[in-house]
Amino acid sequence: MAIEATLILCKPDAVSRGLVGEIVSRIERRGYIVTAMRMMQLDGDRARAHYAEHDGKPFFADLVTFITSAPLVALAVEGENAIDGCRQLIGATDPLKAAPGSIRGDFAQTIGRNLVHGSDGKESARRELAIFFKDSDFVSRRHDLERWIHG
Ligand code: IDP
Ligand code: MG
Repeated sequence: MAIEATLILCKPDAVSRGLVGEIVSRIERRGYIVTAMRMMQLDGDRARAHYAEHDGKPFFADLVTFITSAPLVALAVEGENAIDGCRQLIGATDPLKAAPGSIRGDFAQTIGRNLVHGSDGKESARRELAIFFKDSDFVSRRHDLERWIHG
């Protein structure tokens, strides 16, 4: 088994459009388990740390401005291959390229307002989860995880 934890953000556009429930519902229905959840407004330092890999790109300043502009909902999500599985649920970065049936493919129009963040690998998941959560924020849902995986 490759149980992974990943960071999911319902970005400010998802919160303001009332899509948090829809997004969390899709994640839960897939069988992934929420082990931490938090609504917060991100400060600039955390936003720049979270998006550090994009520092220097033309859209970086707008991205930081947007992600800090209003509350978001951060989730730690666990499950078998949860990192790639959640990326699949979320869809391609550009909503025009995101498949219908994915969150971005169903609800988003532009790359700058694409509703959701999902970590793209194990190392980034570890790094990003630590930006949003401390150890005591996580609950253990081992039994729920096992039930989903083994029936
Ligand atoms: P991801 O969210 O699918 O992992 P990344 O390439 O990591 O995509 O980019 C992070 C976020 O930055 C994207 O979700 C999107 O909101 C924004 N972004 C990425 N590329 C562009 C761009 O070319 N123009 C404007 N915003 C962008
Ligand atoms: Mg990314």
